[in-house]
Amino acid sequence: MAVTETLPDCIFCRIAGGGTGTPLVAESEHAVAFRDLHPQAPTHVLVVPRRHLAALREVEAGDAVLVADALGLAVEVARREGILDGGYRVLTNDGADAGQTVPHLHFHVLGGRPLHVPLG
Ligand code: DGP
Repeated sequence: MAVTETLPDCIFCRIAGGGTGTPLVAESEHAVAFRDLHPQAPTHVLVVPRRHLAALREVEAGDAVLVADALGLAVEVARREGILDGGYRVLTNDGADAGQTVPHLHFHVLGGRPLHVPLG
């Protein structure tokens, strides 16, 4: 488990800590959810662990509760957004080739339109 809990210069740590005024659409013990600044679908919410982990590669066995909590929050977001029955996508980008731009683990929750298109 990483020693660092939050980073003062990390935008997602600051949002999770309430320091930016970004409205949360949902939250849980270990994660917060807020709308993506550049939505790619009618619903595009980011689920972000409160604790700073740079990306999926930093998740360790001791983080199982954190990850389960975050994914559970993603399902709750889908339910609240009304996209659970129609279907939705949860994804995380890890590293430059995947297009990760914010180095704090986050899960995109996307839905509200057909998503069964080739991954870009
Ligand atoms: P990724 O490419 O997987 O690292 O996705 C990062 C996403 O985070 C990107 O879609 C835009 C979003 N984002 C970046 N900065 C902010 C911010 O300050 N507020 C919000 N709401 N979203 C942000």
